[in-house]
Amino acid sequence: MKGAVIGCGFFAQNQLEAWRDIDGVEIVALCDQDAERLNASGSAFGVERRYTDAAKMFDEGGFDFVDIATTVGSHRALVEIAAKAGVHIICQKPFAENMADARAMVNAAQTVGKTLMLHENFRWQSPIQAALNIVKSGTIGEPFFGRVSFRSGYDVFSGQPYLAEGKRFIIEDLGIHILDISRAFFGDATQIAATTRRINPNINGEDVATMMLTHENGATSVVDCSYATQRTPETFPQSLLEIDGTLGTLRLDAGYQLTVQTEGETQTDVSPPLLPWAQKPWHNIQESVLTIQQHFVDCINSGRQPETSGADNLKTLALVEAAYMAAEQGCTVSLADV
Ligand code: NAD
Ligand code: 89Y
Repeated sequence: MKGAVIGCGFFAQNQLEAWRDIDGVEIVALCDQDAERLNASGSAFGVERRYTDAAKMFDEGGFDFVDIATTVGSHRALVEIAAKAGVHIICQKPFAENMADARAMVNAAQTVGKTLMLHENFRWQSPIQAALNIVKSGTIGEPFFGRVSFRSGYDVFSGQPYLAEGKRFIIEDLGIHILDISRAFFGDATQIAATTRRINPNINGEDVATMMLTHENGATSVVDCSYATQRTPETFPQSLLEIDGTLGTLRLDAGYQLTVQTEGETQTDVSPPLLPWAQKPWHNIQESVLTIQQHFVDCINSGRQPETSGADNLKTLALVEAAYMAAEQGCTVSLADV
């Protein structure tokens, strides 16, 4: 399978590393508007075909899929051009700047019968997968309450300066993952309430968000996110879990400690592996990049839809939109209205 990557910035380095680890995949072309970044990645990963114009790269073709690792403003145009070129597509989160763009992107891929997967990797982190497997096995019974929590004081702005500039920050950038984890455990939501705060005076968007979701199956989940939490141990980038089920409880605590209580209690260390190209504390995210990209390849090869397909991710993006509406209006928002 031959692929092309658009966007050779901060996070794409992980995606390029992961592609190198996947059997049967070769990245044959790279694109970035910034020639310096393009050439740095081209040299580091030994990719000769390099483009500063995505349209030109698609015109010349010669690849089966494209991995779009740019920031959100370019996603719709790039997905549409990729669909026109008839290739399978991975697109980074956040999917789009609004629901209309995201729906158009799903339609574009469906029209040409190509796979569109969102690079929604947090649910693929191995500690989260370990917890999901236990909940799906029925060990703690029917889950009726959950808390998915991401609280940190880690400086994400030095690596990703654009995060300080947007009117929106934590829900759109990070909360989107945590909302998606909640969907993975409890299924789709019917309504959401939310509050937001900006604590850091040097950024434009909100850096604290607390959201409460009602799920179709009757479960309630609290999704809380903060980049203004100075604490020890610093848990970046861990998503912590507390899940109450009819037969017991599950907790994923700081340091990747997974505790399951039913009649007895078991505690397991579910720390993610440190891949040869990974660096702590990012290794948790980096491993999930490899896992989700392998999932994309497996889905293409077997004709399945990826778990976080474009169509699926419309529901995660709708939660983001609804959370901003709920926080702004001080009310509960029904997902049917988004
Ligand atoms: P970045 O700004 O460092 O890199 C983006 C690159 O895309 C830049 O080099 C830019 O020149 C290039 N680019 C933009 N538009 C282009 C276009 N039309 N054609 C060609 N090149 C174009 O950004 P980043 O920090 O690498 O983030 C990229 C995306 O990855 C963001 O959407 C971000 O939210 C996401 N991200 C995801 C995770 C995750 O765990 N899934 C983690 C970090 C970032
Ligand atoms: O951009 C974000 C993401 O997707 O994961 C963590 C991050 O890099 C900073 O919040």
